Amino acid sequence: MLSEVKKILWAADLPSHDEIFALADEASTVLESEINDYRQISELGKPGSLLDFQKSPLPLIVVPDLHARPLFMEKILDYRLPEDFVSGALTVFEAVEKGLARIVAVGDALHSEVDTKERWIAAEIEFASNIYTGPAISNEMKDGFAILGALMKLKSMFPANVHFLKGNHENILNRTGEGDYSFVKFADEGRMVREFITEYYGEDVLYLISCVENVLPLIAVTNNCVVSHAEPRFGFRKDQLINARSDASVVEGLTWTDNDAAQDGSVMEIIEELCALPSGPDRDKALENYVYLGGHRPVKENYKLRQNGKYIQIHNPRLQNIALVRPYRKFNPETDIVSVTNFK
Ligand SMILES: [Mn+2]
Repeated sequence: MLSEVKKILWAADLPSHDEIFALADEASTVLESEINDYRQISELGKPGSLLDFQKSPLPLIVVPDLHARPLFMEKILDYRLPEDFVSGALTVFEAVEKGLARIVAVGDALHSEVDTKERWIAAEIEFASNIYTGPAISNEMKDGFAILGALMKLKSMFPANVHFLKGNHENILNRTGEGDYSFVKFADEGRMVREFITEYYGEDVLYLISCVENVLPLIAVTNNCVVSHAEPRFGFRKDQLINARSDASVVEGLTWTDNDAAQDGSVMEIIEELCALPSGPDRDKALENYVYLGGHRPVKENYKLRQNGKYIQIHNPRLQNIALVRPYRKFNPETDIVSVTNFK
């Protein structure tokens, strides 16, 4: 099973049309039918945007923005978990395979962002010459599809234990609207990726990947943690979170929020809104123990605290870190953000 994922991560070439089509087809089928005890149906009749794991707490592995980093993904799957997290000296992959832990990745699978500025600029030069599948963009897409492909494979293999939330880069059509904005950073990345896929694979693959993206959840809650791609712009209500796909401002508010742009107290409002416990000392204690984890905006060290320490940013693009949230105690950013590599 692990070898199938590693094959995707380390393929020498881009996946074939049929390979990427099959991965996206299977993942979209799994996601479209994910209506169950932890994922309520939305008013659109689709799986809602909230994952609620409070009834079945498990150790939670939070993966920050992946941004086309296959080595990071491999290191995560091979990382040996501490005994007080999951007993048995299991790796992340083994713990997920046995149903003993959950992965929640915060999204942003595509678009490399570290040490690849030159490659993006080279791709832009190719594009300016009307070459849409040249070497620079092809190498970029090989890395991006390694991550997207592996995530889709893992979701299909372990639907209840592997989850990835929509980030602002989950916008394969590069559209603006419904909470999405076309993406430009080093170059015109969003458009170049769309044109590459259209020419190299065809509209069917582009469409199928957009189907996967459109049914991704946007926020997850456990008994002591909330996770979304970005800091929540506002203190959304639970029904707004379940029905996020019918309200562009909720999608945008969970995927695009810049530093210092969130309304003060939005994090605590969402925690209070989602915590299922009835009022009383148990609930007060639970609220105190909750943290809200997100990626999106890069941090310099292992983490940065916002909103009185309740919101913890964990995405350092140069490090290979994951966050381990134990269900039996409060998350401690000093000890519970771990590197999956030996070097820093
Ligand atoms: Mn992002």
